[in-house]
Amino acid sequence: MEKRTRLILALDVTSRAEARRIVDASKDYLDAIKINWPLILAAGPDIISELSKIKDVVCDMKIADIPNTNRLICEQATSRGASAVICHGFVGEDSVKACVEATKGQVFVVTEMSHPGGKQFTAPVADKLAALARSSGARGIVAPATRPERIADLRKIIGKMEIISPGVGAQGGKASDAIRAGADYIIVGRAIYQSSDPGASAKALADEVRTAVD
Ligand code: O7M
Repeated sequence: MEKRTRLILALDVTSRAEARRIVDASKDYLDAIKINWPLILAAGPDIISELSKIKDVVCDMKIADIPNTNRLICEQATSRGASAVICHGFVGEDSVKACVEATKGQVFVVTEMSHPGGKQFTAPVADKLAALARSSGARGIVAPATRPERIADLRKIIGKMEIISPGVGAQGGKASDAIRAGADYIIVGRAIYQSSDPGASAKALADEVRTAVD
């Protein structure tokens, strides 16, 4: 995955044509595209291969099962061209390690989630989830742009591992705050794909990120 604009598009649209329209408009400002269930279910899993020819694809199925099932899901994603997957850590170390083994380490583990409900169950165990990501050999963690101070806290636990951070725009977080707090990449969905000009919105976010990095 490039580290140029530090912008990952969360492509939560529900048709292949809409997905292509948004990607064509914004691809110059993206380092990767994150695909979640809405698009995979609407367009079929071959959308992973199709988009991976344009940009690195992170498959966000928030994998959360026993190790064998996790492995099977990861193999399906990577065989279609996914560069990385996202899994949950609350299922335990063996389940996370199964993802790490199946993807040769290309795993991001969810820690504290960005929405208000993320405070209920994920926040109290987020430090442990980050430590688990580290001990399991994952590539990085997912941490909330809605609470930049938590990005900074979690950074202390994971050292140089990567942080990808959702919650910018529609959920109220700011791109520059997340980057300054220590995120490597921001993940943005609605602020780009619901925009009347997705290319201009992606460019504005990439510009904001650059000011925070400089
Ligand atoms: O910018 P949005 O709010 O339209 O979209 C945010 C995306 O990030 C969307 O695809 C969510 O599923 C995802 N996300 C969160 O919003 N919060 C989290 O805590 C975690 C994720 C995520 O990407 O997990 C991997």
